[in-house]
Amino acid sequence: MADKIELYGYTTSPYVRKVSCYLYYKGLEFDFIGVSPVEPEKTIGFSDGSQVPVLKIGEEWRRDSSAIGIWLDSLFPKNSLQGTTLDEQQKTKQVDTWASDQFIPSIFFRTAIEAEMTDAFRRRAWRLADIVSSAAEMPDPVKKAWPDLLKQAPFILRMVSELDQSEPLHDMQQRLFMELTAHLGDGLYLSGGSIPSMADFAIYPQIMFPYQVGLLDDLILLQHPTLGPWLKRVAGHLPQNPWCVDEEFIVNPLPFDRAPFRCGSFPRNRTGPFRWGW
Ligand SMILES: N[C@@H](CCC(=O)N[C@@H](CS)C(=O)NCC(=O)O)C(=O)O
Repeated sequence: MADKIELYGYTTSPYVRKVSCYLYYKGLEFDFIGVSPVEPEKTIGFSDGSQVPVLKIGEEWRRDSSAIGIWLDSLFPKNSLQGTTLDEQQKTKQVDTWASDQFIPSIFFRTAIEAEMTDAFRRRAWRLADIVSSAAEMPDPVKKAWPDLLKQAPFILRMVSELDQSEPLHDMQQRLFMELTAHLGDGLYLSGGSIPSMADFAIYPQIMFPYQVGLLDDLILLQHPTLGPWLKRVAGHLPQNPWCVDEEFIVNPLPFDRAPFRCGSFPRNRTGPFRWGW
């Protein structure tokens, strides 16, 4: 019997969403185990740390989304995440590193820290807390304090401190979207090849998840001449909801015609608190 695959995390983590996309793309059955960010030891105590995602296969486990992708390729080579030619492999690694170290910390974490504490910010933070709590229940006072807690989370502060903050946030975001467009160029996928890779799964979730769960009302990138068709192309390799969130949180469906879903499979029957619904 194949070893059981378990993804531990909270789906509000961009790095966790990256790994759920890998698993669907490879067509691997898995269980999603919700981790509470305030009591991570309850579920990932075995990893001696608090960082998610953690992927466990049988008795072995790994953390760090990029390392997990390489590990998965070594165990399940079908639908490689690292690109096929040497050029594609180099480009995949370059874009994946840029996504992990620049794009994600700037788009999400620096934005969270610098955003004004407006009603709109609070509403978004509370929605994130509800999503986390639906898979690993958090006490009401913690959920209520989520807008403040987001701005104080040590790992968020640490990641932001590693960015060059001399560039104003808005300029940084504009630059990163220009860089994303340049990485894609006129190619089909971010590796430059004809199939998706870890690089695509590092970025696609960060654009699509906030829209699908209603943190954003509009997805203007869809109108972009190259990024719009790329989003649709990547969506064709994934289910409509590859985020391990309950269907009730998906308020904006995929903004394309029903995407052809080619590679994934249904996850195992669940025993934990999380229920699948796609
Ligand atoms: N480079 C790591 C980053 C993972 C990461 O920063 N995870 C955050 C959630 S978004 C986390 O677990 N923070 C809590 C902690 O580190 O204690 C990856 O790619 O997986």
